[in-house]
Amino acid sequence: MDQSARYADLSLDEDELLAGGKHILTAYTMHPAAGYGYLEVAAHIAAESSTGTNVEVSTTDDFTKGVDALVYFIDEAEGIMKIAYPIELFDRNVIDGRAMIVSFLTLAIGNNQGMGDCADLQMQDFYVPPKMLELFDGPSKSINDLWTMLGRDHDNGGYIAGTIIKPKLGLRPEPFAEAAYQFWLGGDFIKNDEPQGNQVFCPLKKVIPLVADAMKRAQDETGEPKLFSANITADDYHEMCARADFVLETFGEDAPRVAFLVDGYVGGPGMVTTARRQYPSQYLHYHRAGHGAVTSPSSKRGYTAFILAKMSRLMGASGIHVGTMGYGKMEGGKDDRIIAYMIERDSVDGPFYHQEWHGMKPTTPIISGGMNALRLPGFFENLGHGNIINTSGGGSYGHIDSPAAGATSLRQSYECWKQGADPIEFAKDHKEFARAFESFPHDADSIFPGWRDKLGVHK
Ligand code: CAP
Ligand code: MG
Repeated sequence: MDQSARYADLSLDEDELLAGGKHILTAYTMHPAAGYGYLEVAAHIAAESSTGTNVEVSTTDDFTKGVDALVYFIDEAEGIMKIAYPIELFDRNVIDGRAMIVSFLTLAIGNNQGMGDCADLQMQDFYVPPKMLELFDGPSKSINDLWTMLGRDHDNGGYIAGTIIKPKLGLRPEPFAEAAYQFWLGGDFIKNDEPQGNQVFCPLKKVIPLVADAMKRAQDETGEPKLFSANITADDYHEMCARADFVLETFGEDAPRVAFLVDGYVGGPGMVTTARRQYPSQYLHYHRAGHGAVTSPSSKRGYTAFILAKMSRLMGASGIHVGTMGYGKMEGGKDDRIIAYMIERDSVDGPFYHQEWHGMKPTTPIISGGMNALRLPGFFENLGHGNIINTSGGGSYGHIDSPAAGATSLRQSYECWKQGADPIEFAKDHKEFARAFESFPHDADSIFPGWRDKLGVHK
């Protein structure tokens, strides 16, 4: 049934919709299934995403029609469609009247996924008007708080050298804590790997006290504050809180420097909001493992990594993994820097919409995935700054001298880029950075051809 007479109004002007502030606007890529018209399917999507279904129902009244989502733009040749969602459609908390991302997902990326008349539908951008923006929690802590905890400038504290305890799983408590201690002798920030929690071979209540002790010893040894991002991901709310409470109690005076990691894509907005609202004093680290199922460039459904990151800022993530923009091991390209800009800036252009954040705290771009000291300079150059958290697992524990040397090589890599120095020349005066070339020879060969002769290193 063609519902475009009700669920489409191509005369609507986007500038007027933006100025009106009464709609969340969304842009999708979409292609209809064979035999269906473009506007017909777009209108059906708007119906299923708001007040309708695939047929008219007798119970619809005039008020209902007043909150219909409306298709206001289509470009069939480009396969682009845009919908205006009245903000009244989105669910509000009974406890405090605030908005929730799960409602945005249920409507705008819900039943419209997998409709029989639609071949593909993927959200590329969305715009949130001020009246809705103020109803989302947003981050409670940001990288500025981490810089202060690290004793750096609150507004421009630079690169945070981090790692992930590797191997991903399989360490028992003592070797786990030792791996942490060894990295902290050179680096700033350690996270659990996303599956590490309370495995039977590494019980949380045995390993966390050892990690807290390792942090103390490393702080004493280096004279530097250290940061730990503890994974509290769990299906059950009470389990999450039990883990978080134990971690905070165990770290004691060092607890302010503990972030909480949540596997936010697989856990969903509810799990992220549990951490955000129950532990607002802790930096909230959103790991996105699994997101590739919908965000991979090979996916034509769901939403992009840009959308995921923008939603995470609204949920209140202090930091989210944004990929390595073609410089690491995961999918991605240089233009993914727009993801970082959207979550770290207050006024920024997305692929389709400009977004003003009106002072909502920034979400830190967390850079992870196959990174090491050799790959970082190009990454910083592409992004244009190094005010990020970088977690290099293989890049630290794969350094041939030690995890501490790996950490130092990461810090030196940032210094090299900040100084605008030639990495080969810089390596001649910075041992750990130089040894990263020998630690990751394949990367060295492809990024710095001829490095062996220039550094006097022979096989
Ligand atoms: C990186 C990592 C990260 C992924 C996440 C891993 O380890 O710990 O979880 O990079 O990807 O498990 O692979 P390495 P993204 O540093 O050893 O690669 O940041 O793109 O979500
Ligand atoms: Mg990981």
